[in-house]
Amino acid sequence: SEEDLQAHFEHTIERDQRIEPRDWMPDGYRKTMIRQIAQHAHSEIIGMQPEGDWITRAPSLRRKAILLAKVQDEAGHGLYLYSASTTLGADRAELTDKLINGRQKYSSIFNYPTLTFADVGVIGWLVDGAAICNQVPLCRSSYGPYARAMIRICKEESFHQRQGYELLMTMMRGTEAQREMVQDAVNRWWWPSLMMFGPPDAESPNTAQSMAWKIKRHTNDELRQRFVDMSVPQAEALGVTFPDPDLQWNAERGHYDFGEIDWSELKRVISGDGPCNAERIARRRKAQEDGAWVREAAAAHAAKKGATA
Ligand code: FAQ
Repeated sequence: SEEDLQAHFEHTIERDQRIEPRDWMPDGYRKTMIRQIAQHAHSEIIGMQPEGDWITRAPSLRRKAILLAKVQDEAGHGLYLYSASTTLGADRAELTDKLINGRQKYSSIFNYPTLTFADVGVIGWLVDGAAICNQVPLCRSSYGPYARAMIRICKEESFHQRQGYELLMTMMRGTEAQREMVQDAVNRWWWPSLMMFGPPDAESPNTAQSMAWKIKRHTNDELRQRFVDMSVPQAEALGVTFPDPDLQWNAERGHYDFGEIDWSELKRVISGDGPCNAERIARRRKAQEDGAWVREAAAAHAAKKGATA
């Protein structure tokens, strides 16, 4: 009966075991999982654009090869995640349609421009750093296909993060102008990186239920604090500062205190009004339209093969 199924589901969650695609799950769980996985997949795909803008302008063949590989990894992450969403009954074409029609979200962070090559390094260091901080606990998320996808994704993200940090170290050993470029990029990306973790706990409508279902293992504010704590010594080692006069060690809490985040900015960017939202979606829409003939040809080929098999 429905009650037995519900009890079995709850027992599975309680014992820290995984929910698998064929298992019964409450509609709300399925909906939440599809929402989070789709948003995550869209972020990876839209996230190819800010760095992708620098592939043709990378300063050396080595940097270009590294950047190409990183952006390709992001495409791969998007694809595993769309696959994970289909195990819940989602339709990938429909998810893409919702993205390009503004009916599904992607991470706010990808709506900011990449003005100099230092931004490529800072995205690796801070944006991938924040992504890892958020995603390592998701390797223990209760939905099996999502948790397993996270393991591989996190390994690749760690490599991306080191890549960004190494790029910045190199620039910091360069000229004064290069050091200024790095500091300027850090100034522009620091606050948006903190916003990646989502609204504060008191204003996060999904956290309580997602924690109860063990989809999320920590709250938005817990992960944001963890990220601040790990980033400060990295900034010191690099020789840059964060644009926050309130940032300081609090011995009593055993954490860094930091200034108030401009939540109105996050709201604006999420609702479509960030610096690059229109540009990002227009580009994604064009790629989808330009690729239509490939999808049609592949479907026609598959139908033909199916007919003769
Ligand atoms: N941007 O109730 P909550 C990457 C939405 S990393 C946009 O707290 P939740 C790697 C939220 O969806 C980036 N929307 O929601 C990479 C919800 O929407 P609703 C992607 C945001 O889900 C690096 C509403 O606000 N990572 O791509 C944001 O419990 C470099 C209320 O929020 C993931 O997606 C935001 N920052 O917690 C690629 C990780 N924050 O209900 C390329 C998986 C919140 O209206 C280059 N996701 N919202 O539909 C998660 O861990 C969670 O979904 C959170 C939000 C923590 C993002």
